[in-house]
Amino acid sequence: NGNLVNADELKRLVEQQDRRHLNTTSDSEVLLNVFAHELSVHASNGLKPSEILDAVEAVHKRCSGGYAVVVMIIGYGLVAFRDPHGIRPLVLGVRETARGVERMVASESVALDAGGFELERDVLPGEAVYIDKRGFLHSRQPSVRAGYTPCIFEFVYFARPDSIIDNVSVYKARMRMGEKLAEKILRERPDHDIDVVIPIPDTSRTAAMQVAHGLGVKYREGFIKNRYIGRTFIMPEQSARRASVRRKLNAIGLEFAGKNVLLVDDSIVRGTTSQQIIDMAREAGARKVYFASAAPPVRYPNVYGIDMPAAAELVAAGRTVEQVERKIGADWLIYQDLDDLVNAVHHENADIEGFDTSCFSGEYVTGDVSRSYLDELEVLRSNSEKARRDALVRHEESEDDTMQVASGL
Ligand code: PIN
Repeated sequence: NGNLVNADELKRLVEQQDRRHLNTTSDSEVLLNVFAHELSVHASNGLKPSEILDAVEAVHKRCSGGYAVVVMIIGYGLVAFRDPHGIRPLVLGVRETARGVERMVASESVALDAGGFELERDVLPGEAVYIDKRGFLHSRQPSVRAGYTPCIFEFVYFARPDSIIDNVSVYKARMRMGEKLAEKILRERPDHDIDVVIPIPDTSRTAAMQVAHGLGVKYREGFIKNRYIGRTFIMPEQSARRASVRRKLNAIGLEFAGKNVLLVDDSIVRGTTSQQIIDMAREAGARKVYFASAAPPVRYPNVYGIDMPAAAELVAAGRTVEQVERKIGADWLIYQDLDDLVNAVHHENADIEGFDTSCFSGEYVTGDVSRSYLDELEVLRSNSEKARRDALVRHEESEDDTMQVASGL
């Protein structure tokens, strides 16, 4: 899980120096080969636990970015590690069975709950963990700590609310986001005329509940989600995204008719969904449509594993809040302040030194994200490039079909 920001350079070294062959364009394959190479460099006769941990340490030195990794070494056990800044999440679970102690590694604690494991602890930034065949845990902390700055977007949107990441309950963090947002609304509009707070399902519900509570107005479910349709955020093509919002959400008219509604979402990324939802609220009879985002404006690309669109497609990139307000068609738009977001999440874990807040602040914690890297990313993530890649895949697939027909498969 994640993204290596020095994948191109590593790819070159893996092929030319380590003399390994790469079959795909995936940075996971690059990391796998770096690890495999380091294992062979550090191994003596067989593989000792300390040698496996040495290999992980070497991977941390060579790979830069946000990553959480689980590797199976056949015949030995499971290796798990997380980037030196702890950007991507990774947790350890444990359960006692008749066979003895069993361990599990997952990105989010909800996966442990489902498997009957208890959350033991987080894998720490830069730590190397090796669980041998008997379930015994070997681990090593990094000699120099790079920092403890998890990705704040996990708490905003990605993680499940019932997860506990870095000792912070995602649910409680989202509740505090709502509380802080309500305080800001009251500061900016002490005489607001909001009749009802309506969440845009699902992620924003937890924050919206507390916004309503803080404002002392009703919280109502005004949009119902079609549960058979997936998340729109990652759909590559704009037209597919546009069509699916109406298929995905439907308004309950009576919650809108004649009312001033405050719609709450976890974040505004492209702004296309927000725009359509505001239209839907008006069509359902709302008098005024206000919009609140539980996260600050997303203005910069994410380079640590969250597949965000190119900066040019982020509605808040290069726009003021008033300009975004006009663009999405809201009567009033309010965003969470970054300090409030950070405090809402930080609250429960003093060990966290800060967060990767790059998509809001443009500051990248690994310190090596260059202008040229961002420019390349911009091209790769642009809609036109995505459309070109989709067309290529479709073309290859149809060629495969032709070959299968030709060979009688
Ligand atoms: C969607 C959560 N959330 C909704 C993801 C839409 C941005 N979008 C990010 C808002 S869900 S847009 O609750 O998990 O279904 O700004 O790109 O239009």
